[in-house]
Amino acid sequence: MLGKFGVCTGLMLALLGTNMSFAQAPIKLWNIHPEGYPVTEALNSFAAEVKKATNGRLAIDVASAGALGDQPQAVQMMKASTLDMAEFNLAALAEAVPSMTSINLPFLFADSKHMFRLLDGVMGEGFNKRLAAGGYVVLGWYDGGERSFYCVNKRLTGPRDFAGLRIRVQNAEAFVEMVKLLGATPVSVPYKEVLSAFEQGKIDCAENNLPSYVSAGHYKVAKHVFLTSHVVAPEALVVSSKAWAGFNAADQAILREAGKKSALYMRELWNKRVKESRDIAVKAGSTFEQPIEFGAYVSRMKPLHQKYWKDPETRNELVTILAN
Ligand code: GTR
Repeated sequence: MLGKFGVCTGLMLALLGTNMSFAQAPIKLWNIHPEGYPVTEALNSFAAEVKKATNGRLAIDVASAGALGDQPQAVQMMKASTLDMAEFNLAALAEAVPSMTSINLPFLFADSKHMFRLLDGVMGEGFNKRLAAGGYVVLGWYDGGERSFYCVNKRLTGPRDFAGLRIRVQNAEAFVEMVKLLGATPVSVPYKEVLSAFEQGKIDCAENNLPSYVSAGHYKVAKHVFLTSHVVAPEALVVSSKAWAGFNAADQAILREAGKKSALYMRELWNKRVKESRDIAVKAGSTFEQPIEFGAYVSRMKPLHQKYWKDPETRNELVTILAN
């Protein structure tokens, strides 16, 4: 005779027999950007793709706009296994694998095309392996764009103009050192607090790509843009190595495929968004200056670059980047 529990168990066995599976608790995916931003759109498409491929068994909950906290908090959550997936910039990845800093150095990649040519090839595979050992499995390389400086009351036109300025940076070595080498003072401020730091007069300048400059509202206060494109760097959709080990091979393949697709989608959206952002900023009165030549900036970065030349593994990567 089957009791209530027996009926349930019987039903479960019957469902397993018909190859139906059960939905699991949603997987949280951290993201700092708001709805509509290329990163967010691509992550939403990733979640939809995974849901479809697993008949709804794997649900991914994209927590956008930094709803779960800022990036350093998300890194801690990943370590504590209270978060499984995130779209991180290199500051987080370089913390796990310090040699990753090499691809965050200023004046290295000419543009995103140059960067993805290498990241989608052998060099990317090498990074993927090191990151997996450091705690992150990369599902897709996203575009972090070309970063330039912008200021409130200062029109930058040359390397000497940086002296004495307080410039907001991400809390990452390459950025802190770069700003010091330009003769300015780095001020580390979380992304979501940069606009109020400008408004409160705590910083004179910041640096970012044009989509973030507009999306985060910085263009409303910091109108003088200096198009240095000093850092061209990727971001990555990652899952913690610990969570990864919990997926079977079939699900891992689904996640990898969806991750790759989402990255290609993101890159496509990105290029459009860069143009739209510039148009918005121009309409709002932002001015854009272009450096005349880059030699003076690159030579100021020498001590930072030299530090990374010393490590043979990093040196090989830097040579590959510069030669390709
Ligand atoms: C954005 C980037 C974020 C973060 C932010 C910042 O462009 O997508 O991951 O790096 O800049 O400056 O903090």
